Amino acid sequence: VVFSEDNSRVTAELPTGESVTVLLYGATVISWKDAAGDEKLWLSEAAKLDGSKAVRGGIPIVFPVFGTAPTHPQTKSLPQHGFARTSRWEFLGKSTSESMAGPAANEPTVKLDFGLSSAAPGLDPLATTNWPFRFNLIYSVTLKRDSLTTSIVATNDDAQPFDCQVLLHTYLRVKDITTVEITGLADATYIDKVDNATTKTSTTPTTTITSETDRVYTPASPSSPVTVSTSGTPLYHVTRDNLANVVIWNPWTAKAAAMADFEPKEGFRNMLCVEPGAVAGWQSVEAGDAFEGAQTIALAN
Ligand code: TA6
Repeated sequence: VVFSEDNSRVTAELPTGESVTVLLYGATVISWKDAAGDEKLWLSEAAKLDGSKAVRGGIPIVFPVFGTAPTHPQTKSLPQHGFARTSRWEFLGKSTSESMAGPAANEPTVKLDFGLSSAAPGLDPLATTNWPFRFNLIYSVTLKRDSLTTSIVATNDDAQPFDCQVLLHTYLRVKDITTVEITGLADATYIDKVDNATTKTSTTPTTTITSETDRVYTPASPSSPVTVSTSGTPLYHVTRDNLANVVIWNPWTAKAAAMADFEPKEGFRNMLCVEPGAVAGWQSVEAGDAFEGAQTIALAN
């Protein structure tokens, strides 16, 4: 594990060359490279990495609210996508395959752990004023030769239950969005946020992206992979653990143009957000209990 010289990020590399870089701001994964050095995530060239605003790209963490919830008493005053992605997290340490037991022991693995709690100095002050619950978040990033797993555990340290939503806002890199096909969403219902949040059912086995797309899917099978392919060749298999929803987002031309930190403007052609989350409704976490969710992005080739 290498700390950057300005102590803002943590990079881990496997003996075989794969690497992952996590910005302590937001515990945002900003880079994931395979052994050849090919970048798997999309990061805007104008992404702020100085803590001045949420990172445009990589894997921002959405907690405790997805989007905004103006009619939800507990979270109605929070900014879009909550405060986890705009807080400075603490690096809790790493474990490598040598120090792990079980199956991980015989394949190169590195796990990085990050923490954010209601008492943390790095917590976005908005949280304390607008969501005054005692909580603890542990975020783990696990790199293997052909996969990246990110998991979050949200513990309620308060004496009362709280509601939350959790989502891993992953920007996958693709060569050309017009050749991308998404499978694994067949017979799923989805909320179409570019069509008045109408609830629809996906009938075709394959979903393609030909314009602004912003959909909250609830696949029929919670454990079936969502596969992103290009010209028939699978690139990524995204599987979920305890995250019932998958958001598919591409801003397309106009929305890309409207985001100051989205550069290059044509960059929407090189990214697809596949966002596992628990966002249709609220997870009520009892005092002392925890909500756990995870994604694994497996490289298909
Ligand atoms: O994940 C889809 C979405 O909710 C879109 O509606 C769009 O707002 C996107 O997130 C980006 O949100 P941000 O706050 O990062 O600009």
